[in-house]
Amino acid sequence: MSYLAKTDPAIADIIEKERLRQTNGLELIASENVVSHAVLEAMGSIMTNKYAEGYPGKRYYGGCEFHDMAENLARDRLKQLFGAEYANVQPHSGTQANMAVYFAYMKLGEKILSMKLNQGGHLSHGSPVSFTGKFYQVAQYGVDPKTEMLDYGIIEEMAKKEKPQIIVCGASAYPRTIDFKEFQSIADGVGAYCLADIAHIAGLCATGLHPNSVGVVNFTTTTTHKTLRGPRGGAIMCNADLGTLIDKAVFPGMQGGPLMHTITAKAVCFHEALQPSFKEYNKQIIKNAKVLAETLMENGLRLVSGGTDNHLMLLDLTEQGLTGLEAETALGKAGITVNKNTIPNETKSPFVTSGLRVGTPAVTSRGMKEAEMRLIGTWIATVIKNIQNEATIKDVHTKVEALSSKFTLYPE
Ligand code: DSN
Repeated sequence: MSYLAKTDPAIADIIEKERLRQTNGLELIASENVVSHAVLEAMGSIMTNKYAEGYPGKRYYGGCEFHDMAENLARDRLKQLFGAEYANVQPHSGTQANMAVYFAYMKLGEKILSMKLNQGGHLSHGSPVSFTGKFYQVAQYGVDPKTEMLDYGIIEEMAKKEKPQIIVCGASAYPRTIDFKEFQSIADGVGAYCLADIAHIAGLCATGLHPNSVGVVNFTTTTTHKTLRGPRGGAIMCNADLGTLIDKAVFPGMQGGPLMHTITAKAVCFHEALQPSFKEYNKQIIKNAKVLAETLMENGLRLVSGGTDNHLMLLDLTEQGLTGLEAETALGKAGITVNKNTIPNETKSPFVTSGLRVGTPAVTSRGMKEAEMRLIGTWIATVIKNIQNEATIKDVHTKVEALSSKFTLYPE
């Protein structure tokens, strides 16, 4: 950061403060991670200097020969990682990946069937405040009120009644395995397309630790920065015959110049994800989540659906009489970053909530294992049970900093 410090000390100072926050604290936001040095270098490289509208071999600008090579590598590696026939690595985000599928395969005013936002879905799956809720009709399923898991029988009944054009599965806050075969079968039964948004679990799907949606459902979208541990961005996969319309929907349909430095970093991420160590990393994410979940429950906290199959868990704070906002704030003071989250049967607004979402990808990237998860679970419970006690929260903060100092964010 030596150039930045000279040119723009204000921004250099902000970045240094953020580096210290990430270094000294515990990142438990389920959708965040810590990218490698190699991904950071690719993102911060001269690949940002170029316009490359179009696709490899068919660009609207000269001088794209090396950008073609980078984008081809990104596409080929992503296809290899998931066993996909077609991949598009240009979407700037997961929402834009979803948008491209809707724009390519739905007319305005047609219907999406998807998971409710407050039961685990995502804004871009049909929320009234997103373009999806404005451009399309939306019908939504939730989880079974008792098991707090998906009930495929009810989803099938809804599909028959609602006759959607696209059925969306995949979630931002669902701790259980998703049966993609069942979703595609429901979609086939009503003549709909099936879109799996695997943004959260992409690393688990790529390594076979969660069933892979690619080759099973019609369209798979993902972000590249969650369990995949790459740069912030999106991607789309499907069978080859469905790809032409997707390419057109992404560019020129909804985006201009692709972010080539990010696409180059996506290529690096996919290369890293193809290494055997990436499977070991994702196995550890799941082991860590299981131990963290058990520790929280042993300490008297209730988890939605009684546990987790993946990288995240949802705490229900109703019995403690706390809101997610209060718990998020108190844990933040202790150096533990989480996010407030709605839970099934939520009674509070998304700014307040009755729950917390907790995930293990980022702490696992720092090398933490089961022993550290037991400590962290105990500390989370201690803060939640002593939310008014500043001394206790301070004591946990000291322990958090001591633990963090043993797990360097970026070892040399
Ligand atoms: N905002 C992301 C998350 O935190 O799950 C989803 O896009």
